[in-house]
Amino acid sequence: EMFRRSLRIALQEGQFFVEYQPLVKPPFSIVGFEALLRWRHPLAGLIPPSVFIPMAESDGLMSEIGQWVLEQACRAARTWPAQFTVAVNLSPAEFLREGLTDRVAQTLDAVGLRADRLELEITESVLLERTTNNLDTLNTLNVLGVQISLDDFGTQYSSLSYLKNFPFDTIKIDKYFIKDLESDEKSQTIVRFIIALAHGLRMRVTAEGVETRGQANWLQTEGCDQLQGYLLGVPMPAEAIDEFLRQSS
Ligand code: G
Ligand code: G
Ligand code: MN
Ligand code: NA
Repeated sequence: EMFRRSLRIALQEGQFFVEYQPLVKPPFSIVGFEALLRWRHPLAGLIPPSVFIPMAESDGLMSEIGQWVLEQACRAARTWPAQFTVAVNLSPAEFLREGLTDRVAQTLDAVGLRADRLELEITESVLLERTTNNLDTLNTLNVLGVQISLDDFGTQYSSLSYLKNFPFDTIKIDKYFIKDLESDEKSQTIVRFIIALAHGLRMRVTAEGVETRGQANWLQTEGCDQLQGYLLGVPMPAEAIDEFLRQSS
């Protein structure tokens, strides 16, 4: 409850920051970064997004914070080599709020970032509500040229009708299916199935939570398009990216 009252102050006083985690085309080509929001509270230290994002949502602050993240991420991407994309997570409240597509278009315009360098990540839970408007929103973003990823695939409702009806560019396989990929045949079967499903629908597929060489090799062999995880790079502050790119080239 102490945190809840602090959220608005945190935004005003610059306690939020954004880290960026590399997205890699196997074996080692960096293709972009995912923006991950962090909150460093002056007394409590780092507070995980799983704790403060639900609070910000219920307090109606998340779309303001989300707009700040979007601007930060687009500005950061503007300084990277032109082929790199930036992925930004959208929580349900942000996605469902009126005027999202205008805000995204305005932000890209103000920052001067090409639309196809921005990827927006949404989870299936976003799509449970207001279905016809959701389709309009996704189609408008698609027409703008922004890419859309379906995040945490396989862990929520996983209704395949979403894949039939919505214009996703990428499916992100949740790390739950990656963690024991090397020993668990069921995980292997599920991951193979998601890769084939994505490719059959002409979508790209990204594996999250890749921590070992064995997982990366297996995923590369099976045709997974992109990898994300501690093996390829941990989330890092914007200032660390130059050095990271120097070391990995
Ligand atoms: O980073 P991990 O870094 O612990 O992130 C935990 C969860 O918080 C993830 O599910 C991620 O999607 C979510 N998250 C991280 N950053 C953001 C953000 O900027 N906006 C939203 N809506 N969710 C985020
Ligand atoms: O948006 P999403 O829920 O996918 O957020 C990704 C989450 O996964 C973030 O919390 C990020 O810090 C975390 N993460 C990134 N790479 C790894 C990894 O290799 N292993 C684990 N366990 N978590 C990871
Ligand atoms: Mn994500
Ligand atoms: Na994710």
